[in-house]
Amino acid sequence: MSNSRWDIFCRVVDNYGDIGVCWRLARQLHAEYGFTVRLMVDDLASFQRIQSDIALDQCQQQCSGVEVLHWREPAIELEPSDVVIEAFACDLPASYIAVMKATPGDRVWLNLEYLSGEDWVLGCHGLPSPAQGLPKFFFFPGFVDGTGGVLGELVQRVARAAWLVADAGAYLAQWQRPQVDSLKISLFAYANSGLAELLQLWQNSSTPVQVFMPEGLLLPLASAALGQDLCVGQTIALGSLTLTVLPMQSQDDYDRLLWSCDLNFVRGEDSFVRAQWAGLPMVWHIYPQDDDAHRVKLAAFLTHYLATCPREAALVLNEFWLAWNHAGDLQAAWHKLLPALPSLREHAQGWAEQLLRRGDLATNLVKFVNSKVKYGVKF
Ligand code: TRH
Repeated sequence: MSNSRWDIFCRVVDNYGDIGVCWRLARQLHAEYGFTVRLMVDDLASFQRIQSDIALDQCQQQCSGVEVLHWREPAIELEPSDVVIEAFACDLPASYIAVMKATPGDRVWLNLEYLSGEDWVLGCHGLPSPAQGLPKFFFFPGFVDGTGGVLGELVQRVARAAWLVADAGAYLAQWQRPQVDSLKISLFAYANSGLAELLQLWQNSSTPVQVFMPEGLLLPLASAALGQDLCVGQTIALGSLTLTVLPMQSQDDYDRLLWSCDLNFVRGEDSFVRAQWAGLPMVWHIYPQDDDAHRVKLAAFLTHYLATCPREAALVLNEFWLAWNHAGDLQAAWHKLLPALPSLREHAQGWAEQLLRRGDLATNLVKFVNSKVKYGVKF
């Protein structure tokens, strides 16, 4: 298995999560398992935002041991690998499928799905979903046994465990010198109408609040709320609030930011998982869906996450998350959240240990593929 070849196909629908997940998986499969991995991605510009050494003008390049191919139409002719991962139902090129059909073997084709804590995931994970006359399987990430787990690399777990308060201080000092007794917050979210209210609360806070806000969708809202055109690299101090606008970091550096703060606001899928591995209190801005389906998904995750949390802290976190997702009184919820942070921190550490016990997604994926090859999935 160690010399097996894996292909991952990724279409960027929006933002950075599609490529974020695929890139993390590709790197891990190569680094931890020694597989030969090719990543086909249709949007190199988005990729470059989270991995600055990606060249925009190269249709084929090596990065961190992974071969990165720019996926354009018509797609270049490729010999399919042993394992084929179609991320988020992105539809493989017809020419690639034709070659899969023409070259039977022990190949395994999977659709890597979006992460959800909903119960139905358990019934769908691992199911066959034949396509175009070929066997294909659903692989669902998740938070409970019987799902694929969540992405988490060994190298980052080791680095996280060794990360000291002094490392965090030095890391944050690149942008703002950490103040003793300040509350340090990383702030990554979709455009959120609650931002102005939070910034106001932090300006009036009785303790200093240091905010590290990656550039992006919040920047125009923060500029409007603070009455200044903020730009990347700028730090602004207003009352108890000091806010710095950060440039996009590499994924590994973004992890370090999360490990260095007291409270992490995250969004989507991948940053949400990284905040869980950080083992620190977090606030999730879930990807909004038109039919409000995200509300069910939010509630499902909270049910898992808070099951083992002390009751008072659980209620407070639940209330704040709903308020940040436009369903509650943000100001009242913030005042309750602050004193609950020590208890939520302890809980978050326990949750990260629980994730680890369930096994990370790449490890579960490799086991799944092995089981299919062993039992002879033939084309
Ligand atoms: O960017 P996101 O909103 O991405 C996605 C997409 O919108 C996708 O279509 C949707 O289905 C999915 O969310 C649920 O949020 P996410 O998933 O957190 O991805 C952000 C990625 O960017 C993640 O890999 C972390 C990375 N990142 C960096 O590498 N550096 C940074 O400085 C920051 C802020 C993020």
